Amino acid sequence: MSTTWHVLGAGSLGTLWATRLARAGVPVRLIVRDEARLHAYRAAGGLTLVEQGAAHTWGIPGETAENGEPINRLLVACKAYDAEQAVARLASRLAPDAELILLQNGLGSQDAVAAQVPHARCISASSTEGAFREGDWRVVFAGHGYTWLGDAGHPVAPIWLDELVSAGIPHAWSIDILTRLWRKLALNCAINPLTVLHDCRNGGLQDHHCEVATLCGELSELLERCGQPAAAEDLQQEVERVIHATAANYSSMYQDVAQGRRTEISYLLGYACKTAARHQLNLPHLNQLQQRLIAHLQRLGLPSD
Ligand code: NAD
Ligand code: KPL
Repeated sequence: MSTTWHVLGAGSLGTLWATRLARAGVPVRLIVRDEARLHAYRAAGGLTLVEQGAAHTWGIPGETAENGEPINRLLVACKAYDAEQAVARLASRLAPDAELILLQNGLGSQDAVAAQVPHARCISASSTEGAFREGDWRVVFAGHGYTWLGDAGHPVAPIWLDELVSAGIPHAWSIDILTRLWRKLALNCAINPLTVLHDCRNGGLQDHHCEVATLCGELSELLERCGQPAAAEDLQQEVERVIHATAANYSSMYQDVAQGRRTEISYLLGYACKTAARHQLNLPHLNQLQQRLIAHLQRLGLPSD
């Protein structure tokens, strides 16, 4: 009997993972916020994934954090700013050899979660898959991509990667997951805030080439200083490639702001600026970008942390 995957968070990525695992016959349980959400979830009859226009619903069993059953494998699929508290609520249910898979973008939340559960193995993920919520319990698979998984403290791959193969979740085990997370963070810092401030699609940044280049220079300096030279390699070239390849898309931060949702700024630009300060590295353009973004979010009445 294979180990049950508990999926924490019935949002875009949580649904994308839960439904594909369930489709492959892997045991999955969904953890929702509270009894009211559980009631609503049960009334909906399951999670729906819309793929290439076709919708399928999977009657994955749901529960709240208060269900006392032990958890052996937990996929943490909430936003970076919710992860620490959400996991803390489950800490007493974790089996002694529990594993957590952390899907959060950016950096900072992974360490905060690990500190809550010192005995568990925490595996970080960096994903280029794309999904969005079309309604409650209904998610659209919007962009095929890839997920890298890794554990900075323990390079051996877990046995359950086979289940991801059966589930059709494209992935690879990465022995340099921190480098991948830093690289993605740098890309997101160079692109996402500017798309918000210039109110444009990713491709609109082609008109702000100098601003992007200056930020890439400072981000590269930061990556070098904090021991991530591989993440700094040809950063500007990669940022320009992504801007070109995703020219028609709105960045995730742009979409959050446009829909009045809290952004993950503290785990992206905020984390970069905090790390630079800790290394006594002066990065004026990056700091100024953070101040401009915070002021913009405050003007819109959105949280700036
Ligand atoms: P989302 O907002 O769609 O889903 C998060 C879900 O977690 C929500 O349903 C929320 O109610 C739930 N949640 C929060 N706290 C909870 C708690 N205590 N108990 C139970 N549920 C709780 O977010 P998302 O888009 O799936 O993003 C998750 C993470 O994955 C983010 O860090 C994001 O940056 C990253 N990511 C997302 C995508 C994507 O395409 N959506 C792609 C790559 C990375
Ligand atoms: O990951 C992204 C996002 O929008 O969050 C890209 C497309 C790389 C832009 O930074």
